[in-house]
Amino acid sequence: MSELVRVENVDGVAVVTIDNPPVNALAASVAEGIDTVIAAVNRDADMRAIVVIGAGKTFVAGADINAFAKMRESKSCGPGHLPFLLRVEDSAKPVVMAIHGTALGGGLELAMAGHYRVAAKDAQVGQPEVRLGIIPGAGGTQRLPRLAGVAKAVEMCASGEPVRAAEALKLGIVDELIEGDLRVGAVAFARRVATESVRKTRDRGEKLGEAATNAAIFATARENAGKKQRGMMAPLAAINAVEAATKLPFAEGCVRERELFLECLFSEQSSALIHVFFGEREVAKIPGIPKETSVRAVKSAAVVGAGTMGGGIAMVFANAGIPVLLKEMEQAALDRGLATIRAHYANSVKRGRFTQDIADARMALITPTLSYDDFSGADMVIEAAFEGMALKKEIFGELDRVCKPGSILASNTSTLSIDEIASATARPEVVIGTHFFSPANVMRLLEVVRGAATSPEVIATCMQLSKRLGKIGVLVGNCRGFVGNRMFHPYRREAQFLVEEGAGIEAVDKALYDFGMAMGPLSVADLAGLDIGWRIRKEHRHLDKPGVRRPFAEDKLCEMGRFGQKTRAGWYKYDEQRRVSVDVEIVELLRGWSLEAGIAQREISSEEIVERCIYALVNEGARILEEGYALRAVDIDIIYLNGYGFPAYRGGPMWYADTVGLKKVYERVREFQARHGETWEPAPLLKRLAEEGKTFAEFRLETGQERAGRR
Ligand code: 3H9
Repeated sequence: MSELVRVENVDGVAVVTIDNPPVNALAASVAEGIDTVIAAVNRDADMRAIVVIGAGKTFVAGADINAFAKMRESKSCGPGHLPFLLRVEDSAKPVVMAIHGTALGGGLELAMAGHYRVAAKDAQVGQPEVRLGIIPGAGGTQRLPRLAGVAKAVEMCASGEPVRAAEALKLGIVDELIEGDLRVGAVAFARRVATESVRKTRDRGEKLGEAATNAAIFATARENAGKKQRGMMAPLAAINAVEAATKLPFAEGCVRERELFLECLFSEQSSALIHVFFGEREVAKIPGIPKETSVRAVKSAAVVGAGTMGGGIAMVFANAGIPVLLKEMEQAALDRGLATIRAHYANSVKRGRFTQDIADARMALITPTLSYDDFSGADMVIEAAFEGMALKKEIFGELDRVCKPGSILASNTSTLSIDEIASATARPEVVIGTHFFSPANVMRLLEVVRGAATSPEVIATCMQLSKRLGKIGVLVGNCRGFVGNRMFHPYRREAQFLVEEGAGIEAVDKALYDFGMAMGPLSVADLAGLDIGWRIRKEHRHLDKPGVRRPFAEDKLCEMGRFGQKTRAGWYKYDEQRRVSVDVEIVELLRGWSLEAGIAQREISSEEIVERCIYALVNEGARILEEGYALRAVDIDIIYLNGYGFPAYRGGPMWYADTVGLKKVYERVREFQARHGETWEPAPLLKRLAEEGKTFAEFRLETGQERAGRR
């Protein structure tokens, strides 16, 4: 028998325990182990029923995701777990699946092949495969509609959202919830059903619905997938597979599911999404800062500044159950900040996201203040004041005076040097950047910015805290714009250049939207406000290299008072309901300004628009990587997916460049350099990897080169 599966006789019930840490993934050896045990129990006259249960914190979290890359490489997949699950279902003795933690993907498929399912109250079940760019591949799309009905099965398989045990019970996925010890409850359940004749899920048809109602369900599901999972192939494949369950006998449905599963598995989308799955976990691993590094307890926090960012950050802490002080300089600003927070919570209650009681409890965790008096008790302070070095230094000087010795002093700056801010204190080792993205209570990304003196303990605390706050923390080094905004700068520059060369405003946005970006770059600029960049550019004008082309369009728009959505005019114009339209007058003006500047106007393809903007991101990303401000290419990818609306199914800008091929990317960058000059100088790392035939994913810094990870 496999070491990963063990069996015990508990008064005539065979308790089969899967023990494959950390998440009991359904590796081939686990399946073999279960298969062998079930066959043996069926031959054993002393055993009357079987309970399958997981050791550790979960039932089975799915197939082993690592195996997919190997399947893709070998191009041979066989029938997968399908025959194994048929044998489980064919067991003459009842099989009771006992679920705690999660039964996901192959885990739920295994559970559904059993004759009964019992679950702990806090368990969850789901088919999350679409998030990996695949669909269930072991009968999930065929058995789930037979248990839960067509509408819910389509929803679960296409969205990937799991359901909690109580809902699973209502839906019929689970037969009973167990109070107290799951194993004891499952064995008692197995004894009760031991004499009943077994009922196979695959033989059930009562929930498969009628053709007419089903057609409407699938049409709606396709429409939803088109909107919410734009550009992704797996959700549509999942819908097709569930549809097959309603039209074909079980065995044929499984064949169709397998075809669709393999189509998805061999796609670039699934390799990108699997890269993202492991990448989200890899970014938490910091070379030189081991898992065992001690962390500080963050039981209370304080935020300086109750503007959009400060208010949002206070909500993030309150949402995680951490009491937070919110400080402003004047009562009116504080009142405005609190009113905005209250309105956000009211809106969430209105939309049914949580109850009024929860909103009240969160609001009660936020204490407004006009003074630093109470800051001495805070374990962590996040400064989110106006972006200006003098002001930040003044605030940090004050924090140094009032905060207790163990307190972490963080800045939400998006552009300023953490080291210079830290120099205003006598304790630079506790100063760190925590760059939240707007709206802070919604966006998942948190850039954790390491200063030259920041201690490993403070970094480890912030990385761990990010998880507690529901964020994905990525450690970056202290360079101008850090990683995300530093790369965004050339991306936005190219978008402007393209318009100046004759591309339509809408054409630029559409090309990038169609590529998969959440919004086009010019729409993003209008949303964020054009004036912010304008102000920064004016401040840094003395740093511009003479003779290097720089965009002028946004400066001109700002000079006209067109700051974007907030002034109802920017690249586009907006009516009172913020409905957007192209402003013909601006199109004409832009054309005139460009001709005046001697820029020839030409037709520009959407392919060129995408290449110019995306390769500008990639080229800067390569510099950041080589300079050590990001630890790995995947860190950059995770930043772009979670903070900048880059499509997850393309894996992030660096992964995308790897899939295009760095040689091709490099050649295009050289062409752009020849045509557009110095701004397109290829990053040395891009050149080197292209010439060596390597990828960004393969690149690792030499030890000691990391600025993001540097001690
Ligand atoms: C599938 O089942 C397809 C089938 O239909 C096809 C035929 C059978 N495989 O997330 P955590 C690792 S597709 C391999 O930090 P948590 C993970 O990388 C699968 N490894 O813990 C990490 O490693 P490390 C469908 C896996 O408590 C460690 O386990 N299933 C797998 O925050 C801990 O993970 C899914 O998509 C796996 N399946 O969350 C579920 N799962 O420590 C994917 C995890 O080295 N998993 N690892 O970084 C999850 O959603 C979460 O891991 C889970 C636990 C909620 C289970």
